[in-house]
Amino acid sequence: MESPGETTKVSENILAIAGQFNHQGKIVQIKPFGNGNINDTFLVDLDLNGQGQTSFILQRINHQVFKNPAAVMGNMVWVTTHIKQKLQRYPLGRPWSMPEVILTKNNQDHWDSGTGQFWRAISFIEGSESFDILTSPRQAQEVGTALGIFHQLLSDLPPAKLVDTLPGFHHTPGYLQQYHQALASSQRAVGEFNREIAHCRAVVEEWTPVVEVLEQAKVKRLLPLRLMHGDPKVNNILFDRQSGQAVSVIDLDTTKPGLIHYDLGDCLRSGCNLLGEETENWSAVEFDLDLCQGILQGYLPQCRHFLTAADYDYFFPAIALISFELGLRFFTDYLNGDHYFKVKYPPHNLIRALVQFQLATRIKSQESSIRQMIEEISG
Ligand code: ADP
Ligand code: GN1
Ligand code: MG
Repeated sequence: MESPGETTKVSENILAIAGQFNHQGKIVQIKPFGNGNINDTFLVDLDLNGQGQTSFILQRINHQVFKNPAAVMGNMVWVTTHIKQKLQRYPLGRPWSMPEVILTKNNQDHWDSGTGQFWRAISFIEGSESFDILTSPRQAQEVGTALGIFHQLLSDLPPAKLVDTLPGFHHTPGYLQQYHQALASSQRAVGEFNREIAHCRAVVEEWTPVVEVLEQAKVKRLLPLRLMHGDPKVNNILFDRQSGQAVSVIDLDTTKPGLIHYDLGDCLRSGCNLLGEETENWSAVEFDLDLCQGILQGYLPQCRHFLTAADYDYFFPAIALISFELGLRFFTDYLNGDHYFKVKYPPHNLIRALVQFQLATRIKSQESSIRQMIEEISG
């Protein structure tokens, strides 16, 4: 969550950047916010001329990752407008919010610094909080429900409306190729963490035969392309502080045509790891079946009307594969010298990889229980 200790690191010109946007009131405070691995996120607090306070979110879009920030914003406007209009026509019967894009004073959906930095402002979902680790089956059920609502709300937006903002994202065979390239040229392939690296390499060898499973199902048209979120890990789901209900799914940068299987898998891998993906105690990582049941009980009933028999068959492989895939991405980034994910200490990405590989192994070892759960809840 927010890290007040880091407030002093905010550069002085952040105030000028926040001032580029068409916000209400007077800026009283700007502080780093959230635990995202990609963008730089700030919470900007505003005083409404003595009539109370409000806030907005200011973000620097990571343009090393998203090469076309304008397309990211175009997608965000499409998705948020579509959902807003749909909710007006068909109210959900429970509170739901989407962040709104706040335009610049020149009516642009992002601000280009002219020096290679791209910033956006979005409304803060008032009274909300996000969690890096889930602690109860009720929270888990809310997470599953939120993902189901998100999929349902986007199910009638033609996928082709959205631009692919991150080509290759969730293409596991492509990540495997990148891994082999990194391994061949890395300064870090041998050295201080030899044992951990050898362990990761062995895991990659073991999982190599299954990396094609979802892509093949896509190519064979067993699974349709739908709009997926791409990154619905638990801290991208906002909860209302008072009611404990999930009220929004945020971080829409990777929403594009794809397999919703990756989304359910990502939700489960991030939601059912009680130690969280940032733990250093990687060998103790488990996949919690009670939380898994909660997420599935929230998700599957929301989407029952559009899921096919093949969809159900591929949920288990997706849960296992997405954990392996993320481990592979962290490991490759470690080998490459940490260019993609933000790191807080030198072997951070290596430890993160070990966590995800352990999780993938634990998921695989509980295959029959997880498959049975999917069958029972959907049946
Ligand atoms: P990243 O791509 O770096 O993960 P996010 O868009 O997920 O960036 O934002 C990082 C964190 O900031 C989120 O996990 C959430 O805690 C918080 N956050 C982002 N947008 C909002 C919003 N509109 N309202 C409330 N909190 C938000
Ligand atoms: C990144 O941006 P954030 O922190 O929500 C990453 C996801 C990973 C996640 C792992 C665009 O998500 O794919 O699953 O880290 N997002 C991108 O924590 O690569
Ligand atoms: Mg995020």
